[in-house]
Amino acid sequence: MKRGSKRGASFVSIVLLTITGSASVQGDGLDAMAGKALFDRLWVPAPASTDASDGLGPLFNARSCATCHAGGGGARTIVTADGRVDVLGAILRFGTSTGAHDPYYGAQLSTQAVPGLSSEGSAQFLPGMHMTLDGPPLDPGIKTSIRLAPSLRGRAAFEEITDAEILKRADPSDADGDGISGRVNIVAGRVGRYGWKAQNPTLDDQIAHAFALDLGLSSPRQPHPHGDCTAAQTACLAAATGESAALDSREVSNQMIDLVATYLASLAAPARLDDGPRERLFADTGCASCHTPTLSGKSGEQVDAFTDLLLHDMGQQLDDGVGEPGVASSEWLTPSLLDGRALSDGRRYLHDGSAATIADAIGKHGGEAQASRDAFLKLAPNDRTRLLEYVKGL
Ligand code: HEC
Ligand code: HEC
Ligand SMILES: [Ca+2]
Ligand SMILES: [Ca+2]
Repeated sequence: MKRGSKRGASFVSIVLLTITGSASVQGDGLDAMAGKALFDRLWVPAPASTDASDGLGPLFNARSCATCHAGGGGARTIVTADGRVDVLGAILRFGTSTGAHDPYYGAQLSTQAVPGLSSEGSAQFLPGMHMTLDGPPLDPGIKTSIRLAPSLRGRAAFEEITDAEILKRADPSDADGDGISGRVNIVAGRVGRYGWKAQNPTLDDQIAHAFALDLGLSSPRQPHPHGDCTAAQTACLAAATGESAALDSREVSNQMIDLVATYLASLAAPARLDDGPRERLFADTGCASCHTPTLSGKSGEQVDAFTDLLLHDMGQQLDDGVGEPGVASSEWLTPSLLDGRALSDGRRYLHDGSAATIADAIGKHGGEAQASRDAFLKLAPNDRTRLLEYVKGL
């Protein structure tokens, strides 16, 4: 199925819906609904009577996308069954500084497994990270990286931002001497723009990765029906898969990925309040140098971003020792600040959720963001409050 035109059309129908408030659901509106159903679907292990919803695992982290991205949002705190407060929507990645994975556990701690197979262990994130492994210890040199699920609102529109628009802000050797460099992660010839390490250039890549790694479902882009099972996990590799000829010979077809992308495109960023003075304060404090409010899209339109889609060295405090090929362990893609408002309840901040408030998150900015953090700490108390309210309102 051809996609480019389709995504465009779906934007149109959503815009119409917003403007008229009464557009009947049809065409791409239906696709977005079908995509939402796939996003919310509770997948089941193979074999099952319904080919189109089996293939979960054998190892996995959740049975649906919505478990970690409820309502299209991101990770949040919940009260667990045993009465603790913990983060739902966080995962543990395993890797070296150059991005090699653990030879036994693979890329990620898979906390669930299909019946008959044991999971790789469990993790809790609050009050601090505590991991229990059901298997051998991690390979020497393998570190753990906590990753929180970001909100997905307004994120599909980042695909409309051109590579040139992102590249023109990159300043890898800090030629202008402002202390901020900013690099792109080039993945298969394209500028990476999704994931904390900018590891996925397109929404389709990111969705296919999520299906494979988090749910254990293969697709033409990620033809791994056993998900994150490694060669050392023989029982996992021997488990049944749910691939079927009707689904491009995989567990999830290209069309299904496409429908999920159409759903994500329907999750618009919240409307922005027009607040010139606070936006200027945000810029004067240096925040807008990385959390750039808007970026230009393919047809010159302004896309709400609050990110420059660049990687920045954020200093030692945010360096967890796990890199990706071409991305250092201290480098993170500037996260978009859109959606603070919708998620202020139970929200945690930073890639590892180590900040409970926006002020805590700013306090941990080091490296390239050190000067901006210092400027924030020097603000008069009422300006500091205004700045925090502005960020919270995005
Ligand atoms: C177990 C929790 C979990 C599940 C289930 C999950 N995600 Fe995620 N999602 C994450 C985490 C964690 C990240 C950040 C990963 C990283 O950057 O390394 C993420 C990142 C993303 C992003 C990139 C957002 C951005 O702005 O960079 C998209 C898009 C996404 N997920 C979509 C999906 C879809 C679609 C599904 C279902 C197929 C899904 N996710 C299932 C936890 C989850
Ligand atoms: C040099 C670039 C840079 C500057 C300047 C900067 N940030 Fe950030 N910001 C980042 C990066 C990169 C992260 C992600 C770091 C991580 O999670 O380890 C981040 C994370 C955040 C977060 C947490 C977002 C989330 O989803 O968890 C908030 C809130 C934030 N910044 C606000 C600000 C504010 C307010 C300012 C100005 C005082 C500022 N930042 C200045 C790059 C920057
Ligand atoms: Ca599978
Ligand atoms: Ca694993």
